[in-house]
Amino acid sequence: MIWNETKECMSRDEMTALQSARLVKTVDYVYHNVEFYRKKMQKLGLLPGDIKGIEDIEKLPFTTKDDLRDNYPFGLFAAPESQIVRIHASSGTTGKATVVGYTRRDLDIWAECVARCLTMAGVTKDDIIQVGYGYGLFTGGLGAHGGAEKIGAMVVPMSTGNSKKLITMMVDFGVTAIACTPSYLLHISELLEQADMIKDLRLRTAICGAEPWTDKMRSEIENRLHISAHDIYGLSEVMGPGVACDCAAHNGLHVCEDHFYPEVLDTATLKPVKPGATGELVFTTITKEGLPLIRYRTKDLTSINYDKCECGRTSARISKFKGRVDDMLIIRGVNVFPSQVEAALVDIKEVTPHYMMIVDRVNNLDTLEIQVEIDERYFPDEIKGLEALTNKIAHTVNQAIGLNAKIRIVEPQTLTRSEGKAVHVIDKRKLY
Ligand code: DLL
Repeated sequence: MIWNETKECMSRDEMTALQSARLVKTVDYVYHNVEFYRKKMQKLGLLPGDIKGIEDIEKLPFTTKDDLRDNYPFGLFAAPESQIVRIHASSGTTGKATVVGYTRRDLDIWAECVARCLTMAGVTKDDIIQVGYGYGLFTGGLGAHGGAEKIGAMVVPMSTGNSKKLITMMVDFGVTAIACTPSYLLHISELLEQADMIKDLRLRTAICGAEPWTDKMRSEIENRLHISAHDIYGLSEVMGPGVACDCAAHNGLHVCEDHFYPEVLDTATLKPVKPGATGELVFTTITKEGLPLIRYRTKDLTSINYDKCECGRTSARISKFKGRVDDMLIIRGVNVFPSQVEAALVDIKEVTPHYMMIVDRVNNLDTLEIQVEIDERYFPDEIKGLEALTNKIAHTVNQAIGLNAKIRIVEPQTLTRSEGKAVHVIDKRKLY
């Protein structure tokens, strides 16, 4: 499964054999080059020779974001600094950033993986692609860029921050593909509609990721822009964008599992769940040189499916993300995922995908307010209409999360738009 699809897809047995060989090599490599892993394995009485294949992966210890922070900045690098040719860092909201390093070969493999994903979204060397992910320490911009160049497409490195220029160039250059966050693409589509420029577009496909989004949101993007929109997943620690992407079948995201071995584990027992069941996604990188990771806990919730896809690819697929282990809010004892609220809101035709959840604590009781932006076409004229709509939204949200939320309807275009990852939750309780 390489990006230009000239090679036959591997059978499951061939894939397992390849993953086993690569895991054995990786374990030996980290044991001899990273003190952190050597010590962790020694603590468990493990030697590299004890790992004979993928079937032994459960013997290995987990790695977490905290481990990266504790070894800031380069403590988990396995290659000498002289061989590291690129650094990225993930935007940590607390404490120090998580720093990741790539060798020349890591960058080549990254570009290969992103190229596969873009190919799944129908991008070819004849496309003109705007990259609207941020360039810089964030992996989105340069990651998508490398894959698009590998394909030979014409790359327009927009980054974020100038939406007006982006839409002008989109029309003037005849841009056919765009890579950016789904919320930003919705914002772009609003701008294009306001400027009556949709009719002038040559856009065919979008590669959106870096934040959770629903199938409903995908349909909205597709219908407004008359394109197909694809879901690309990745995380800085593992590589960046390009770890997985969905094909034209939109039935799960194909994992580049010849480079990143996926496990989906029960969040309580940390044992594998059955295919199709939800659990935490854990990755072991099996070809990385700069920053190999053993059983890295992504905190992302998904399920896995090993059936052959109708597109013909045989790689394992993960489902659209169901939230993160750590973005789960506990409000009045009830577990709430923002993605649940979003899914409920997109079912209401009057509501736009722009919303904000504000969690607070008053008199020792948790409160949840959801500010919801209403589509201009449906904004009620009188109080009665507003009340009816508020009640309808409150009821739908209650059905979805099992909690009463105070719904506050806000005027169209009032909630802050994001050019990067959308922020949907303000948890004021954290300040107490
Ligand atoms: O967001 C890498 C990326 C860039 C992916 C561009 C796709 C496109 P981080 O900043 O390290 O890396 O954030 C990683 O973002 O663990 C998920 O929780 C979330 N995430 C990324 N892609 C998706 C997606 C980049 N398609 C974290 N759906 C991950 C849902 C996603 N969540």
